[in-house]
Amino acid sequence: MAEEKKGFFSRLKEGLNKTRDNIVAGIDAVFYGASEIDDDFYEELEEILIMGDIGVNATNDIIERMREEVKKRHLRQPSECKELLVESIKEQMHVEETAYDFEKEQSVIFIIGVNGVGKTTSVGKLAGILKGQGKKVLIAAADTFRAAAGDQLAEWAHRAGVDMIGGTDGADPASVIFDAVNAAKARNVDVLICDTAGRLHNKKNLMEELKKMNRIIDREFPNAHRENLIVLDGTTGQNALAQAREFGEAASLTGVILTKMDGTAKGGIAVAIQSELNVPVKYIGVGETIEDLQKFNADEFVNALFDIKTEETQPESTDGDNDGKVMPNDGGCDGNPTENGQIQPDETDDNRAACPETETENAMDAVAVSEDKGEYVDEDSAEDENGTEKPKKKKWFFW
Ligand SMILES: Nc1nc2c(ncn2[C@@H]2O[C@H](COP(=O)(O)OP(=O)(O)OP(=O)(O)O)[C@@H](O)[C@H]2O)c(=O)[nH]1
Ligand SMILES: [Mg+2]
Repeated sequence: MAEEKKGFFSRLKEGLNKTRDNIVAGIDAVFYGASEIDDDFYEELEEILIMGDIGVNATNDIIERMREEVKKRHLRQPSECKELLVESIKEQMHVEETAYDFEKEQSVIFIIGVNGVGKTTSVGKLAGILKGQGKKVLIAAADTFRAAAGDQLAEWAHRAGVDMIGGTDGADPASVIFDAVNAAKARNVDVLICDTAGRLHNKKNLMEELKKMNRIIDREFPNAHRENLIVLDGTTGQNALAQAREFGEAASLTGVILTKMDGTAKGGIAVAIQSELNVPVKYIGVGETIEDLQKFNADEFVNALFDIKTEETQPESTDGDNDGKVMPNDGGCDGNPTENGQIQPDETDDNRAACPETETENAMDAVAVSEDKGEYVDEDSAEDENGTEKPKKKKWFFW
């Protein structure tokens, strides 16, 4: 029998080992090494928090609050401040229940981010979670850029037991979105999750492409609850903040999926995101299997980070179909953002960050469909002499 997989909390705790070494060891040295609560104590603490990727805003808030509480509670011992720090970080990272209101309504989740951060994987995991809640889920494979992207998402769709709509390689991703949105409406789907191609946040034309997809969702499905979730790689550190700011210009962000929190030393970024961007971390990823994504829980995260003993928190159940096996690394462009926060993609002609394209045959033959789509007209396509737009030719497939 396969060894039972550890609970999410244990995996999170284990994943945060390096971050713990990076931040908590230093914090403890200040709390237990300082003889009194004076300016030096606050300065040392500030330095460690900033070095630990917690960010300037969050650090300032934490220190300010600590100064107030120390006065109010008449604390004398530096070690008494640790609890204040833990409380303060929990408060900073608290995610309101309303953050998941999309679960109660018909919604469209638009997943965006730079290359290799874990977008496709997160779409698959999220589809599994929502399907497990009994929802009718559809996913859109709007990454038509990378040859193997459709196959990769189709595997996830299969695993999560949900339908998928995609287009042929090289098709206008906005046209895939158009078709998927109309299919979602026609089929009365609860949640449509749209995967998109990874792109560099400083490439204007690619960010315009995102804006176009975003507009199409708004235009075609104005009544849907919208979620624009940026996927950020936890190993990236401060660069993740720059990515979020740029992507936020293209599609206003409603939340963050923070991935690869297993094994990064830069986990402090989770604290920075909320206070620097004012956007909540809604999901956290700690591995490559379908059950490795969970709603973000500030208490759980901070307890894991500071190794505060609690009862093991059990993960929410996902779809029973999911066996939690590691998905094959099916062409995901992994690891472009590196530990030093730099993104190092190669670039192709159209300035996309390049992923190694596998010349695999498309597992799903493109077939023309569909009874439930309207006609997509490319708003960017050239007009003919009569001023009539010429829609680009496309093919469609359903999973
Ligand atoms: N360890 C770990 N690996 C992850 C996590 N999430 C995703 N990955 C891995 O990261 C790699 C890239 O994931 P993808 O989902 O393909 O990333 P993507 O953002 O869709 O990539 P592009 O579409 O090429 O931009 C894969 O090998 C995933 O298995 C996570 O939480 N932890
Ligand atoms: Mg992808």
